Amino acid sequence: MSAASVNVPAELRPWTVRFPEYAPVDVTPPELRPDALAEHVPEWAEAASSPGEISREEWRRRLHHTVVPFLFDADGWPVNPTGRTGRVGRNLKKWGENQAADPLVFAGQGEDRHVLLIQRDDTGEWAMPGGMVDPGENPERDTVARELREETALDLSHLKPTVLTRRYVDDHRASDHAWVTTTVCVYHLAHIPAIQAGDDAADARWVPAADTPTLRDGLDAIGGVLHAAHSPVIAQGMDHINGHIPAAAPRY
Ligand code: RP5
Repeated sequence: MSAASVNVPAELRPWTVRFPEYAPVDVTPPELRPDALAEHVPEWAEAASSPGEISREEWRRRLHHTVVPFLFDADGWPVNPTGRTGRVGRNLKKWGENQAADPLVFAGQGEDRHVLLIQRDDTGEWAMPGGMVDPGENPERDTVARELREETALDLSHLKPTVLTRRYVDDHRASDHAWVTTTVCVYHLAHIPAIQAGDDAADARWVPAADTPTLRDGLDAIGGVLHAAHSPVIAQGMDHINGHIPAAAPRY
């Protein structure tokens, strides 16, 4: 995995702004390059070695189910809805939008409130225990419960969470032609249940989360860094369970 990218000034990010000198870095890892791709299909990646190999009909189908709508460039390639990233190629399963789902689990009340975080085994950052939506899954009904079980051994499949938001994730793997969106679902438990880190996570913990400073102190205490893209969502989740802002309405 390469984290390299060229810096794109904010005013040059929009696709509508001309930027003839733009020279993005290709972040495609060796296993997703055309000569090796077939070995990793379908588990790791979809078979197309460029977005141009995907039919218009298939793009239409995907747009119909998209979380964040996106446009196409003059070659018919999907372009990142947040603009130029400084990266091209693919370091994700699919071209275009890759849908994830993230359970945001709080337990306890007031000063005793905690949030469930895992330590990612790729970046070492602490994050919500989410993952990619598998084919045929409903993110808020199936994916969040499955990811929770796999990453923390916590089974909340008997509960219906609240959909907090559906949004773009500023994921380190994103490029101009492949990116991540997520559906974030909130659970609030009365008591703190036992958890255990699964194979996909380096660690799993209940971190104090009475408010944002408490969460920061809790992470400092374990020498942890919060996944930057998840930080505003966790703050939004705290506001939501404090009764300050409404969540998005569930789709099912
Ligand atoms: C983040 O990466 C998403 O918000 C989600 O937490 C996660 C999905 O990727 P994997 O953990 O499946 O690699 O962007």
